[in-house]
Amino acid sequence: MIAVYYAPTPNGVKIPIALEELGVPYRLVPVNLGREEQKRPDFLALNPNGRIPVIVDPDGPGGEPVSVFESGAILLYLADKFGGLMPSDPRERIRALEYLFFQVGGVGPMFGQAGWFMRQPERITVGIDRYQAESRRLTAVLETRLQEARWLAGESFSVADIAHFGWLRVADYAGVQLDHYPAVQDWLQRIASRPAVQRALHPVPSN
Ligand SMILES: N[C@@H](CCC(=O)N[C@@H](CS)C(=O)NCC(=O)O)C(=O)O
Repeated sequence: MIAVYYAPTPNGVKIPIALEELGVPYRLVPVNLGREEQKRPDFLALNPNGRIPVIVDPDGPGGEPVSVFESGAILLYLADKFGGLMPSDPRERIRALEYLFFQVGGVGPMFGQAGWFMRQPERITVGIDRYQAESRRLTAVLETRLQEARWLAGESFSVADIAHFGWLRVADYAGVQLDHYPAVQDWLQRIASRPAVQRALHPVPSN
């Protein structure tokens, strides 16, 4: 069974959501970030960057185990292996890739930095202003896209939606008020109400 090294964070939740959507069994391996378990040698052997999420698939290429880090890489690995969450239409596939990379290269880092600066004991206004403004600008890009399309790729729910959902559902962490982005709010609601997403966000303890 695929092991998901996990904490219930914006990047962490992406992976159980994808696995639930794909109908693939998995087990969560909790990683206590507060205790810095992600910096321990056994974890760094899986991800030298010392961050969750990571998966270990016992049935990787050639039937041998493989580990994968970086949430975007994990989502694409799962979509490829299990044949879902990427549109079959070639143009929609391009949109899915665009918005997936837009998330991991833009929304994730900017929201993360905005939230970090907002919570420092010393108020560093230039940092807060810069990263909040950028987070809002990126959210406006999503708003424009979601006013013209049901899902980020177009008509198909995809890895791009899952990637963005992790961060947009906690947008206030970055000082982004979603009242100004109604299409993003509707899209969040549509994702949150999917049964697979609810299973992933509210895992039933195994014992
Ligand atoms: N680009 C990475 C970001 C991963 C990341 O920032 N993970 C956070 C949790 S959301 C983490 O592990 N933080 C702990 C740390 O930085 O030590 C990805 O998309 O997987």
